[in-house]
Amino acid sequence: MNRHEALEIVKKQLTEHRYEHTIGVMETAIELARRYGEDEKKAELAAIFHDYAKFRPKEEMKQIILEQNMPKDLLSYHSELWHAPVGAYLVRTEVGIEDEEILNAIRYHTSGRAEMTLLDKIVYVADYIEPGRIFPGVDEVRELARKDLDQALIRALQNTIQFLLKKNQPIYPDTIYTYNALIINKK
Ligand code: DGI
Ligand code: FE
Ligand code: FE
Ligand code: FE
Repeated sequence: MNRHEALEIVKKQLTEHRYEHTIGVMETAIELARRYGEDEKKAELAAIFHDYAKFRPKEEMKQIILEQNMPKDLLSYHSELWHAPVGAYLVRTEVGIEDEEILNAIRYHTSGRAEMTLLDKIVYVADYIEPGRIFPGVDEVRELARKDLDQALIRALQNTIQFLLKKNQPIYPDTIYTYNALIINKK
């Protein structure tokens, strides 16, 4: 599937704002793939489809999580987390993408996971730093991403965890596992 076909498909699923975010993630993911030696076409497709399920009704997402035996604990946490695993499922069943590396990058783009692949990291960081993002701390992560992808990821996770703590929100275990794995493996 080429970029044009993929964008045509995803555009129908998204608002204009979210489509522009998706273009930003795509461009950023391709840059990161070039810098860190990942397959640029995989990074492009994973980025294009990463938010495919963002606007599905909560009830539909909940049903898919239960029927497809996804981790049930997701349902106890913020519904913002659901579109990532549900997106991976729908991108396979509705769009026909079977590449597990791409599907995993979509599946883990919000929570992260303990053993992130290079492609997972690229999509996670691209989602965080694409040019349309304006939250506090994003420029620092942009800078870090030029030199050290893991450092960028660590800072993005720290910011996200802090943001959730301040709002009295629970933190999904995978997010903590992702952070711990990166800190422990840091040389
Ligand atoms: O879909 P996007 O808005 O582009 O970005 P995303 O898929 O990374 O969603 C991030 C949002 O999810 C962020 O505003 C915080 C929220 N969130 C809620 N609970 C958790 C969480 N993010 C993480 N990483 N872990 C959580 O437990
Ligand atoms: Fe997302
Ligand atoms: Fe994210
Ligand atoms: Fe996104």
